[in-house]
Amino acid sequence: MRDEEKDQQVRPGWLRLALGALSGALAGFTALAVAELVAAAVRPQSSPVIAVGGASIDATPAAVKDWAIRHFGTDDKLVLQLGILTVLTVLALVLGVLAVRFRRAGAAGVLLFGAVGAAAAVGRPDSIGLADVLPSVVGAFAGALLLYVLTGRLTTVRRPPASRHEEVPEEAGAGLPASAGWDRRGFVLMAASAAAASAVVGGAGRSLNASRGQDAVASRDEVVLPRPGSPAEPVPARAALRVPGISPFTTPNSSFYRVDTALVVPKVDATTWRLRVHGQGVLRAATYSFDDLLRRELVERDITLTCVSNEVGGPYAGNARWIGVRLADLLAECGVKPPSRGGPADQLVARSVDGMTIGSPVEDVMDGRDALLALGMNGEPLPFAHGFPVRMVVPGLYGFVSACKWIEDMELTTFDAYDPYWVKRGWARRAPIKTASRIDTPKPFARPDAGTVMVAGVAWAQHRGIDKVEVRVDDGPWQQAHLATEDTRDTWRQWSFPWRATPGSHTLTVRATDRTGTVQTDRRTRTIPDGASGWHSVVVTVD
Ligand SMILES: Nc1nc2c(c(=O)[nH]1)N[C@H]1C(S)=C(S)[C@@H](COP(=O)(O)O)O[C@H]1N2
Ligand SMILES: [Mo]
Repeated sequence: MRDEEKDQQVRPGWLRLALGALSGALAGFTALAVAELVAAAVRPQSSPVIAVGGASIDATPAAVKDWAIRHFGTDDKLVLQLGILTVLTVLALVLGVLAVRFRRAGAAGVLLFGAVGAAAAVGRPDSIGLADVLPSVVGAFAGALLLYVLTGRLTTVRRPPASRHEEVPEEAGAGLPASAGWDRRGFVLMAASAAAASAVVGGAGRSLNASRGQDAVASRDEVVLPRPGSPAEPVPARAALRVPGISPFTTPNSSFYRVDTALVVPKVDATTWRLRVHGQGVLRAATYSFDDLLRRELVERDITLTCVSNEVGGPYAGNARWIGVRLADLLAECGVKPPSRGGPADQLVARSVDGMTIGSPVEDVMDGRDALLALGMNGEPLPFAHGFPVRMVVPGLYGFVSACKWIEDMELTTFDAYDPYWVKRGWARRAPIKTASRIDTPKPFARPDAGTVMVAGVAWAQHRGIDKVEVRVDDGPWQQAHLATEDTRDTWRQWSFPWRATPGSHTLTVRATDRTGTVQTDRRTRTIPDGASGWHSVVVTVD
């Protein structure tokens, strides 16, 4: 055993253990800061926290993910990253304490975390290969080295060789000057400079990461959406009711719900973007550039998008005016035929730049509905968070089986041959949107005054259309609500019901009937596997 290690046989006092923990935290911080900077050079998605986060999203059981979306909404990703950082902090503190006695093991522990991060990064579906290990590996080496050196200061005994044989009681040594046990000054100096350096490195990494994608931003700024050859009819004036608290008929981009697995929003440069079409029954495989799409006849349509994770009464539905190219035409150009006309492929698998796969029935996409490769949303190029430069939108299908954002590849295949991302995780292969209705106002537990209270909301049954909405007060009869003018059968429809409210507690319930005559079922189901069903009700107390 080496002398240095013999000195460590003295049981470290609480102060040194605490400083060990601090060393661990500093090493962890340094590792992440360095990783952040390296990730800025490689790509933001290769940073260990993002990679491990992405891997945990993919590995999370559907039920838990659904729970997270429900409880944290669009903040689910922030919560996940904070969770990872919390776990890492605890582990770093533990490693630091360990390293006071076992320096090499501590450093090796940091390297092990680097290996986990590196493995997660290369394992991501959008990995660009070995370069993705760099942030984790370089960061871990920096962290391991720092931990080794720092804990070295905690164990170095600075005494003249003669006094080596006298055992200095550890408890005394901890509080005494460096000569009595360990290099206190050296430790403080080194810890402080490491903290400062990491802050600078981490800050630089952050701002470099933020400035990445400038080309993509510039390419989006340059997009001028041409006038659509097939414009949408203006939204009928009476499609939007003037009821305070009702969802606006057209959802502004800034408040449009966002559901995806991307911890870093992909920033795709439209000038280099390409879309490939290939697979079974594709007679002429093709690749399209953004300009190719812009030059085609553009169609403009109002389509309401809905997420399968939307609970009864939930917020994950939004209505926008999309501009894009008709997907069916493009597929037909490539020689694709729907199954009903003898085509061999019944599933269209869209793949995004971040490796998401989304499968839609070829039959639905080509049955004459306005299935789009959308380039514009509410009068502007798609926002990055909503899929710039191009995404799919298919009226009548939940987003997870139709609305691929940041799309770059379309493969014609069969449902038998391939399960896309969500299907692998327990969701349905086919998922038409269920007829639904929602009370927007009054809010749950509102306390309106007795008298006439406007009950209002939206109802949707995309591609079938809404025919009727009814409201029930407590256990009373169903009463027909007033329906706003229909925009199209692919959009939601507002409704209102003037309620003569009497004092006391009341339950308001809503149900819709679609244009096929089907009444929204009261049977409550979970969102998994193909969307929640049941009636939305709201309890209010009238004063
Ligand atoms: N690339 C990619 N596309 C995606 C997703 C995703 O996670 N990644 N989520 C899908 C789901 S589940 C829904 S509901 C819609 C949501 O689209 P939005 O975020 O623009 O509202 O996008 C779909 N497209
Ligand atoms: Mo979704």
